[in-house]
Amino acid sequence: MKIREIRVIVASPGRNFVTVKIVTDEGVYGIGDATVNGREKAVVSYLEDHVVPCLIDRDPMRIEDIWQYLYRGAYWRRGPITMAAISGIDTALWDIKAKVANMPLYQLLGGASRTRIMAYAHAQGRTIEDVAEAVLAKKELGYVAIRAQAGVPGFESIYGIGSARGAKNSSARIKKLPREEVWSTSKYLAHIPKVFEKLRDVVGWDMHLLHDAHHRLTPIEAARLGKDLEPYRLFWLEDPVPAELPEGYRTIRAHTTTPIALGEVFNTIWDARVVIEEQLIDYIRTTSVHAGGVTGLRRIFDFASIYNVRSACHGPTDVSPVAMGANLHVDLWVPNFGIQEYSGYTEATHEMFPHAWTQDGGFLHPGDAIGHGVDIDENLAEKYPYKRSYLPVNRLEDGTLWHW
Ligand code: GCO
Ligand code: MG
Repeated sequence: MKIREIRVIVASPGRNFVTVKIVTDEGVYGIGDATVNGREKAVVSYLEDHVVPCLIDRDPMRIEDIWQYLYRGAYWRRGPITMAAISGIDTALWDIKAKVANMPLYQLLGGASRTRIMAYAHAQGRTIEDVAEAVLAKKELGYVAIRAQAGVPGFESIYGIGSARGAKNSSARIKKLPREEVWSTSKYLAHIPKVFEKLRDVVGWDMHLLHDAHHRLTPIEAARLGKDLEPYRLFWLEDPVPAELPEGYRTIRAHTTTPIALGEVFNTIWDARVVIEEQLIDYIRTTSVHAGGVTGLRRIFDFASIYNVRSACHGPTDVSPVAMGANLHVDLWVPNFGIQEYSGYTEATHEMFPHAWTQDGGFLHPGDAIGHGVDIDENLAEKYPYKRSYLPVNRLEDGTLWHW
């Protein structure tokens, strides 16, 4: 079997997605997600200009060799663009291999370790009452784990809440440039414990509550937040501190028993090494599209398993239904499974990516179709052309650029 053609499909059924389709000389094909939110075209060029020409006529069964060829062979290793390109190719190759084996991908990985996959939903609101209402609405849908994000009094727009009445610079939105938000760590730290106090009053204790700090704190601030949240027994506190300096997590760990989750911007096992090896985190949140496909994800989760760190694939709306499908196969197999993020998709996205994976209340399952079970409707994709779009940027009240 040989790789005959690789197509890179960019479409925007509500948001931009980059999808890789590998077609073999025997007609079997595979699909992979290669989306990097706000930098989509860079991955398209990396694939079309540099990767695709090297893979034509190669044997698609040699997944590991192709992974190593693209990782080691390029000399310029790692980074979100390179690794998303490798992820797209790798996931499509696993899809092909599982189709050829006539099995769902999770069988090829070693078979199911559980019957269903616990997912967490997002709930957010500007006021504490709004968040409580949003959490109850998700509970009604059957979720047993919910991430709660709240507005901070005095700020128009903040991470996870959107920009209800718009951020300051609405002209940026008209020109489709990054929106700018304003941030104050001290105001945030004073407010968030009140939010979770209220949520526990409202939902009780038989519900997993999660919170995402989106890399905005310093280690000692995160340690304080972790301590202040201890009475509310969070499932986790996510991304408290940027992880360029993983040693910072030692400070957090030394001060709080609130579980810590990290990894949505990690690309490789090397990014995750220190925090896993020193048991500084409880959940590793890498995802197939950004951490080297099924091959990369499996390697990271296996490594994490010997340090009591559990899996928690990143799964926001910018991780396409293709990567979601691949994640779910890994989730069903992985012995040290923790949880899967699921924040849903637009109807157009579901339609453009027909998928075998299913949702039942707060639980997901990859389905039993052969391969990873997700396809792309290329005719529909043509109807949704790429739209330039950016993640917001964040500034302190005095204008200093801060982490978003
Ligand atoms: C999450 C994330 C996302 C990211 C987004 C960036 O926990 O789901 O923080 O919301 O911000 O994926 O592209
Ligand atoms: Mg996050």
